[in-house]
Amino acid sequence: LAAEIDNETSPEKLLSPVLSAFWDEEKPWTLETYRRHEGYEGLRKALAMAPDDLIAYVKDAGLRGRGGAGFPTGMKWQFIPQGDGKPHYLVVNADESEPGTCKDIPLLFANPHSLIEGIVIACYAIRSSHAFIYLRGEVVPVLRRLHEAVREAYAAGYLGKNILGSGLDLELTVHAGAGAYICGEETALLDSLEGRRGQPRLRPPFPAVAGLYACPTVVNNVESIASVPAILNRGKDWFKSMGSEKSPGFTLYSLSGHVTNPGQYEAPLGITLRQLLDMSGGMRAGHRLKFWTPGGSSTPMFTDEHLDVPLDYEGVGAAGSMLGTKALQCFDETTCVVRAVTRWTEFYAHESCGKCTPCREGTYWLVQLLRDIEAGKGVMADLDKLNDIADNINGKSFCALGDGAASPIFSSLKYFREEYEQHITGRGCPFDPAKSTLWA
Ligand code: L3W
Ligand code: SF4
Repeated sequence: LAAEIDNETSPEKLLSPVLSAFWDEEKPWTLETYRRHEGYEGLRKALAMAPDDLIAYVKDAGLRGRGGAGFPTGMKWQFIPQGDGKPHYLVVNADESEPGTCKDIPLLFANPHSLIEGIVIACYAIRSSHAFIYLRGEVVPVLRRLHEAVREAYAAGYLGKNILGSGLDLELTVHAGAGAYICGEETALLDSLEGRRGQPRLRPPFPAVAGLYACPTVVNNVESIASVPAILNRGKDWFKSMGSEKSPGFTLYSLSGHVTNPGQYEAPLGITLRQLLDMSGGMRAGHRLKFWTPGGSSTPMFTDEHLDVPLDYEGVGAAGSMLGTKALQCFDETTCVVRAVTRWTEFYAHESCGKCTPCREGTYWLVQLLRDIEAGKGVMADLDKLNDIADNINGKSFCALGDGAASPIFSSLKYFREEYEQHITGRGCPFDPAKSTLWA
């Protein structure tokens, strides 16, 4: 797919899929398959560099975190103080659970060694001798596969003592979480990993200064780390030849919802949803796009007016949303936007950790109002109340979950206020003729 995209749009930026290059082969997850596809070659090149040069190299490549915030990966590594005498840790955030986000789990399932190789490279760079993968616990088949891949890597000398004769020692622990969305927030994840109830910590200090066991810690997303080996192996200029100046490289887009062919699509940053839909079979037959999320439900929704927005951090930001996790959930004209927002808000209310009042109380009240409106029991003043409550959550909560809960409220009212009003004037959902008087 990526090759097709570049052929059509920018021939000078030709690219073959990297992370998903051999997912269709038989047993792509084994070390043997990985080695047939340049596996662990990036590590060899990395170990020939000095750790500081390696950090500078990844920084120059321009790789940005793929977990939602897009923070420069090399810069995060550079924050780790050196010569401080403390242990340093790398923690991989594999607690994927943002609604619509489904890229890290397939990546781990099909190509776990790309993550393990990236972990060894990152640990060499930040001088860490213990790394952790914090995995969403429900995905037991992925947990088993990871355990097996880690076993293979130890047996082959890519983990353990004196890796490839470099003098680097590295232990890798795979930890299964218990399925709380908040444990995807980096500091709640660290608390959970330490054996406590997962709740966000105050930042600063950022994990780079005081993270796991109060030691300097890099927390990176699965896809960020899995992208590193190819950068080392093929070079930073190759990486920068894809995507845009400030958002270079390839990435995984998760296409879901009312589309003909949902799934993972690997493409350069900066592609548009229109291009992705053109190449993947479009919306389901006979239907048209109504609204979509560029990066999961926490990112403000877009409509069909935004089909040509470049899907990179700057493009999506300029259009009023966030690239987030590149989870493109597409809804057609049969979807009630109030219903969709109610379901998302129920999710946030359920997953709110309860630590701060705006999010704990606010998400509860949002759900009550939305359920009333959906059921035809709302009044017009509820719409301003929804905005007001969301405004009291947004920017006033302790962590990003609160902001994420507010964003679908703001954006749906911005683009679809009329549909909310129809629920109120029609005393029910206009998408259900049995419930709304609009159809009488
Ligand atoms: C040291 C500084 N480190 C920032 C580090 C920080 C973190 C990274 C980004 O939220 C977003 C959120 C979700 N010294 C630093 C520093 N850092 N300044 O940089 O930090 P931040 O605060 O910008 O973002 P975050 O707290 O990591 C992530 C959005 O992503 N999202 C993602 C959800 C994803 C899932 C999932 O399933 N994978 O839940 C979706 O939109 O809403 O806004 O490492 O330490 N001065
Ligand atoms: Fe917990 Fe929500 Fe506050 Fe985050 S914003 S600390 S999830 S209550």
